[in-house]
Amino acid sequence: MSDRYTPTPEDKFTFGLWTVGWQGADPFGTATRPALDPVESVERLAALGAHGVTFHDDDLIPFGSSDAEREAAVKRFRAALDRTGMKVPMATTNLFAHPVFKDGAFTANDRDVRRYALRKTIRNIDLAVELGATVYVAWGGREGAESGAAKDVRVALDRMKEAFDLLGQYVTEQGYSLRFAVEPKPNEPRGDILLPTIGHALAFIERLERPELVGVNPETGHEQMAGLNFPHGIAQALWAGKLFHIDLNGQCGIKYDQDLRFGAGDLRQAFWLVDLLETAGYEGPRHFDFKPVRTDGADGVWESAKNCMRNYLILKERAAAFRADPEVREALRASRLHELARPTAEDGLASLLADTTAYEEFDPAAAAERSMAFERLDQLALDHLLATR
Ligand code: XLS
Ligand code: MN
Ligand code: MN
Repeated sequence: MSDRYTPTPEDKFTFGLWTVGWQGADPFGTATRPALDPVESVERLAALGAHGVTFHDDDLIPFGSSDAEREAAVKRFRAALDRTGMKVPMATTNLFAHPVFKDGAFTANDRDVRRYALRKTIRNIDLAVELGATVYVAWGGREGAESGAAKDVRVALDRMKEAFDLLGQYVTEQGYSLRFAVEPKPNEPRGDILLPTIGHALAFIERLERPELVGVNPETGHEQMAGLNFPHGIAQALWAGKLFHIDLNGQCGIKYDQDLRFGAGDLRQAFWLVDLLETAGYEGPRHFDFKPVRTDGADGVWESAKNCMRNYLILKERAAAFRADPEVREALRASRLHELARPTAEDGLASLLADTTAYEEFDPAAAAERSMAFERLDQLALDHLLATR
């Protein structure tokens, strides 16, 4: 049954093949679901109203496949894309599953592993571009350490920079319209991962040879694993012009990477996130990187995929209602958001220094007495979120 929360491809919802394809293997137990054919994922997601799919090289072409097997897998996949009209806006490399990457890929202590990681990445970049991708995600899950002396972090960052500089050179020389998106994560699977948060990644990017080619792909749960406010991180990425892609999911506080469906976990942050994405001009895919819970069979896989999109659309409607509510507008004024939007010294430094009302005559005690009226504003938001307004 379709209703106003049923998506269409124009909503730009995308899913990693590894999300619906997750078989439920975790550190304590084996798979609870059979493997899923990427072609079936494409077809089912298309039927649910998704816009496209994304993949790690190994999701599509099992590690160790021969060239002929690779070609056959790509051919079947491409045919499914053509049949369904599904797009591939992003792709990425699996630089974490095979034991060769146990100490990392771009920052492995072993040089030959680093060279292999770059070649594996470049090979998949060619395929990504062929399939129409414009963003290439780099999640460095194994780039990190469990103990202090094991990794010289400053040197490892040199190697990380070297990798991105080489990849930037490669896409430039090939004439590809492909940009990179670094995906931060604080830990898991490594004890501590390099570039653990959006902030670390943004600072790193500025030191690259081609910073314009590199942005971020933040994931809801990853920032929340570090106790951070995800919408605030996204706001800073947008402010820096670096939100090239986003991984949406759900997480309940500081614990292992839960990868719940979008809308589960911290619902209030999800509300502010959708409000932000929908009002800040973000035009990229709304990409879900979640894991259908291990307890469920195929029914739960497709139910949760459908509901990632449904929850986004519900929150989009709720956030728009919040912004359109005249009482909210009035409450925003009472909380003086319009004052925040005004430059502090558009009259210039000299004028600020000469302005006696700014200091000599300013009455801090009186200013401190003004209520910010944030409680009323926040309750209006909650009322809209809960659909009681
Ligand atoms: C794992 C990451 C991973 C990336 C793509 O925690 O979220 O799935 O998104 O490699
Ligand atoms: Mn995750
Ligand atoms: Mn992710």
